[in-house]
Amino acid sequence: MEGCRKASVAVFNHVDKQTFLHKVYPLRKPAVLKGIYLGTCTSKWTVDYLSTTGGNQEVKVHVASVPQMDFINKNFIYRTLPFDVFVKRAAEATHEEYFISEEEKYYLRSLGEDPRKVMDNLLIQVTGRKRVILFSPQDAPYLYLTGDKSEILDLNTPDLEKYPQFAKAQCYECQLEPGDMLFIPALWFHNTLAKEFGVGVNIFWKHLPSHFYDKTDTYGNKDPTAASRAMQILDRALKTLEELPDEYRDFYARRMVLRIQNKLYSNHI
Ligand SMILES: O=C(O)CCC(=O)C(=O)O
Repeated sequence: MEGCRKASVAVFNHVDKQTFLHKVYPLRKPAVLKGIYLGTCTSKWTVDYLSTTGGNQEVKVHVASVPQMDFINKNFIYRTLPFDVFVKRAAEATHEEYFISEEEKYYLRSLGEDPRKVMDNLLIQVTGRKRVILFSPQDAPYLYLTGDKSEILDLNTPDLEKYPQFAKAQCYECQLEPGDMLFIPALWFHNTLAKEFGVGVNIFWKHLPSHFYDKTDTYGNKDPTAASRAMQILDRALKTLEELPDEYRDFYARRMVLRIQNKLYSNHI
């Protein structure tokens, strides 16, 4: 990874629940938790075990010709496979049967399709290794967002001519080994790269009082209701500015940006 300012993710060994709740969680920063006993799954969930005991229920998987799946331009397709076939295919480097290419990559995400998150997240890496790079929500201005997703996919060699502001972002990198857990606080951007076939279990939970959330949000991936309302009002304000001639629209848009910036800065001090 290059181009951004490096930062490391804190590592905590053998933390118990109380230590996590009182020492790690309140920091609101990503943290790798090592040495927590997860039961027998870390050794048991092999490709053979999953494909023989996991059944053949049909699952809808992401299939892409490259490991970096692009959730803005959608460089992947969805295909349905029986679970056991999916597991075997995902674990092999070259496929005899395939949809796009012999070396296509597979990803099964069994909870909703929208990777946006407003909840706290514990990524439990049961098997396989994974590189994770995280960015603070405060670095959003440097990440070239479309909605809540960054356009910068190739974090190994980001195109700094196209994305010069990325140099100001702080990249928190960690390598997850089987059995590790990664605490990802709500709103933190994260990019994961599986080094090989593996299984991760994510636990999401709401960390704000329940009135902040949309009651109809089954998957828990909507923005807090006040945030959605504010975004809708902003969309309306932008639409209203379109009624003005260019010069005026530009002037008032800049004043609006300044008002938002002043508000943010005053809250930070
Ligand atoms: O599948 C992964 O590697 C990451 C999943 C995750 O953290 C998420 O969906 O927010």
